[in-house]
Amino acid sequence: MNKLILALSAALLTLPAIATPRIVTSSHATPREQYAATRLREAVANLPTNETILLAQRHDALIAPYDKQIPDFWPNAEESFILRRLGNTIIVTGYDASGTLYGALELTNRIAQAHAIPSQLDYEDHPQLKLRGTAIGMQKPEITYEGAEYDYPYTPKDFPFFYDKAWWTHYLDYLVDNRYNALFLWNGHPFTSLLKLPKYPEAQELPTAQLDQNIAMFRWLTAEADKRGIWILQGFYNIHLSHAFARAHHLPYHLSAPTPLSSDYTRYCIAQFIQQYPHVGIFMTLGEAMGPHYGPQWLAQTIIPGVKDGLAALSQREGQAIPEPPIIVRAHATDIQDALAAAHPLYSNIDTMWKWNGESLTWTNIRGPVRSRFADLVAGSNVTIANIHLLSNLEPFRWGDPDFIRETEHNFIRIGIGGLHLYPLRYWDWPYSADNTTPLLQQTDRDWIWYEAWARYAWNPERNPQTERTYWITRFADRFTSTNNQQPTTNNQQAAEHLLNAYELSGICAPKLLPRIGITEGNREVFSLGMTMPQLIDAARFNPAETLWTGDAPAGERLTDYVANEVAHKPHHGETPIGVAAEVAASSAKAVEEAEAAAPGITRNQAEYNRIVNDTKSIAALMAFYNAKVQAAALVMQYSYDHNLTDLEHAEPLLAESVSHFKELVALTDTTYRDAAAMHTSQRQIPVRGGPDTEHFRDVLPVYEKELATFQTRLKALETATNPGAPGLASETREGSATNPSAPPAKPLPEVPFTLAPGAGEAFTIAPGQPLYTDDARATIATVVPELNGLKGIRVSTRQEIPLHFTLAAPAQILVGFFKSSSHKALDVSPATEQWNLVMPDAVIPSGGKALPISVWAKPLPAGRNDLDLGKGAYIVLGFVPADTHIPFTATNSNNLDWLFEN
Ligand code: GTR
Repeated sequence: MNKLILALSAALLTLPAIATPRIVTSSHATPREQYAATRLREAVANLPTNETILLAQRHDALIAPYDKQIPDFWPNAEESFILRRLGNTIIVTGYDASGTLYGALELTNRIAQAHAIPSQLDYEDHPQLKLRGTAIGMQKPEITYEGAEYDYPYTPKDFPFFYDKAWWTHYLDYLVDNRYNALFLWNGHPFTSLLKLPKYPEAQELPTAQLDQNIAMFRWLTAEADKRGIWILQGFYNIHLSHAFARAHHLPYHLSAPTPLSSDYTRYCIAQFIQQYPHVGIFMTLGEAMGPHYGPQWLAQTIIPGVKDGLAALSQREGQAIPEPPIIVRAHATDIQDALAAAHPLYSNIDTMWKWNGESLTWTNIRGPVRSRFADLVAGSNVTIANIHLLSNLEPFRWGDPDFIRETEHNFIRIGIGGLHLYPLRYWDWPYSADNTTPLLQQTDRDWIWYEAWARYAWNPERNPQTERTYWITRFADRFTSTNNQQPTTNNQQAAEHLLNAYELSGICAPKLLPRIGITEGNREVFSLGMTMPQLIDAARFNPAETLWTGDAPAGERLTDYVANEVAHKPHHGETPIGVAAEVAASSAKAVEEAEAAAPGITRNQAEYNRIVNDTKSIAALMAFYNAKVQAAALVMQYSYDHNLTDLEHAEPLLAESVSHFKELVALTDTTYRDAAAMHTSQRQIPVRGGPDTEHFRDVLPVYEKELATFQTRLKALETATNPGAPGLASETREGSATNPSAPPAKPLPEVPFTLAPGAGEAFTIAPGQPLYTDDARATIATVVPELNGLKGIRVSTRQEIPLHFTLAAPAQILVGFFKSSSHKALDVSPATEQWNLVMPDAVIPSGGKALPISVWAKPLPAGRNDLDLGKGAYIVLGFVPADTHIPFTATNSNNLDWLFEN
């Protein structure tokens, strides 16, 4: 036996070594090139050939002997690469380390396809978009940290993935394989999770051991990302403070206006960050907590000085001047043009970022004010990044229409946008999808087409649609039909084609329908949960911006325009809500047929295939719900013009049909989905307020059933009334509500006690006759809805300038009345930042008959010290109610049709 082994070993030793291609890197290869070489080595490990692959940047000595045979790159050809075969030598060379890496990965892919090194290689490629990044929320579905929005310290309990090196390695490989070169991490105040802040020891929020672990992880992560050409960027909101720091200094966690201390603290945090993590980028939201008008001051006097302090310290440490790294400023909730103007003389390397379609996906192109805003940003920044922000109209289903994405990114290029920032389809619950599976599905896997398509067209959107179709069919075939290297059958091929069709046909539905009937593109609305009749009928009333979101919509009508044109027998123009609803219902039904037709050819991933079919069915049920309900709404609206009961009678079966489609949707999702939207906070308002009992389709079904039952009762009452057709709608509406015996009389809302610090504002009890302002006794409250009558509020001057400071006994919603523009001498502010939710339209009528009604907006505030700084101008605080109070959406002074649907 031993002899035999010895003989075999001797034989093996004398065998000639099996040739594999030799990979040679530069003598001073960067970690990025070394990573590239590792990937390439894996790819060639089993190839029985003996080429030499030279892997280096274009001007490296390794490539010098081939200088004449290889073209040079043009100036600033970042990330470009060339692949060339010269006899037995393969050259993989990039303009820079990233280009070299992408060249190596391109070759790796080609080897994987051909199972050999291609015999011909003469290829150059370069990206179209400079920055191609994905986003991860270091944020959670609920507000869990002391009532403060967006603030979540980094801990293993909240973010287990952050501490999982294997998970990161897989994710970073996935990103680089798709040629993403940036990863954005979102958080309110990340500094105390990633830095020791010796100047402000009272700011430390995490136990030292935890902080040490975070720092080590972040260093590891950023180095691993850098190897793969991925730039990590850390985001923060302003002005958010360390909670420990805020408590120590008796300050709120979030400030709406700068103070010297908060400025010094933030400047210090940024300087420390730049010093500790010189290769990590920063991006920031100037506004939301801080008033938009403070953006320029904060950027110029706090953020940029912080960056410069950090750079100065770094330069000193390194013994050479460190160039200014790009900093990314979001255009969200701040006066961005003024902020850029203030920043430019101080700092040259500023990129900007803005939401492409708000917080939904709707158009491949943008128009109107959104377009001009982008044009301004493009003119005023180095790189303008389009933020594909929350996908509030797509959640929770699969989505991937490659053609839509290709066109979108093609438009980025035309507009001059240089970067893509891509949210996951389900942001707040990263890394999982909403599917109710064990184990939960990873979004990168479930939503592979989402990530691949955006990356592919960020690299190059100028591709032929026909060839692209073939490409995506192949990708579906890889995932669902490949059969261990056997030739695909016709069934396999067709299955892949059917699946792509299914994705495309269902993909256009929510993007097309939302702008025609939805209330907002923001995450206040979960489109997949449906809409109530009052919301469809009078969408403008529920919109936070008080104007309906049509900013970038192509020509077309909303329901109000549609019905007005119908009754006036005027022609319709562009897309109509009725037309689009019918179109998407048909398209989504066709998607189901396509998905089902794939069945015979599916040979892999059967469970995922079943889930795709279920998604197409769910989207079809949802679109059928909308199709029936939009028609019902149009009829009810028509009734408000002609007072013809037949309108309502025709609406009834359509409304009933919509409920039955919603029931189908519930049946399809009941066991297959955990919830509909990942954001669980009360910020969600449409169709119902967010909270633990309103997350799932099944939770909302009773709302629609009740709405139908109420409508049926009201319709009966109208039918049996002696004189049904005679009264005008407005009087009928009021009579209907007033005489409804089941409606409980409205009473004042519960209150959270507060103390107002002296210096600004005056506390008062809300009641008719009370002055609206501290400095104008003539302007008073004429009427006020009973829910507010008797509450304690705060009035300010007609030209208020300084913030209010107050302390709350418990977490609350602050109710603020915003004046609509009127001829009154007051200078009014508006709910410009997006944290405000409209809760009571027209709740207070001012005296004098001329002034417009005042609408009430709410936003959550934590217990303790708070401030309110709305900038220069008047407003009125109409109370503080407990955080969890349901505020009835009263509209006492509008002639609405709600009474037909609500008890
Ligand atoms: C708000 C949205 C938040 C967040 C924010 C932002 O409108 O409700 O979830 O996305 O915008 O853009 O930072």
